[in-house]
Amino acid sequence: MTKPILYHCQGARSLRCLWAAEEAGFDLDLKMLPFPPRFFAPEFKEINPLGTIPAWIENGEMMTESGAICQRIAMGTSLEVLPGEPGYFAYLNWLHRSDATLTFPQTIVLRYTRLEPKERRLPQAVEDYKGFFLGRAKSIEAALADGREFLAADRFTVADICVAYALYLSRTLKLDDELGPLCQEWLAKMVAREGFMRAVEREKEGPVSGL
Ligand SMILES: N[C@@H](CCC(=O)N[C@@H](CS)C(=O)NCC(=O)O)C(=O)O
Repeated sequence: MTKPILYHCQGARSLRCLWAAEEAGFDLDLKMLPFPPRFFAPEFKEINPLGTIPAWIENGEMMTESGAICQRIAMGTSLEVLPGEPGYFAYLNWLHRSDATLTFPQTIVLRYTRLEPKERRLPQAVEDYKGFFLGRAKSIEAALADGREFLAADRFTVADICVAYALYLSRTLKLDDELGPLCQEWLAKMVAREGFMRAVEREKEGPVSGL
């Protein structure tokens, strides 16, 4: 059986999937692309018509949501929480919150501080969405209170990976200084994991041409 393929750009949301694969010992075929593929690898749209990464191809089926791909990678490992286990609903909620609620506002900040040409930058949008992100990140601070080390089921799961990526992105955007102390401490522990460090080493393999 052929290995699943992960299309990834350095530092992007697809890092969640690469990190999850490293933690799970999941063998995949990594294809690095330049960012954004829409401009620098337009042929990628023939694979993923959305033009977004990650894209994950397995047995002829494609997935394009980083949280869903992490959920798939976790299957059958301690990184997943099963229905019926305590913490299952928190697990599902954090998995979805990680992108929809915690990453999304940061992408507005990223776009209007760095990606758009100077004349299209929008300081008001940056300020507003930075505020959204920092307000929403308080939910992580609350979840880590009372000495809790993980977000769900009292163990390290892909929910931690997905949420920690959102905080890792906040470092890139220099928003992390304004996070609460528990978030900062937790992020430092998450990125010190060997699985994370292997993933960031591996993503330096790209970018590649030829899909
Ligand atoms: N909800 C999706 C979002 C995917 C997404 O928007 N990816 C960004 C990268 S961080 C992308 O490919 N942006 C490039 C573009 O839209 O051209 C996920 O969690 O994977």
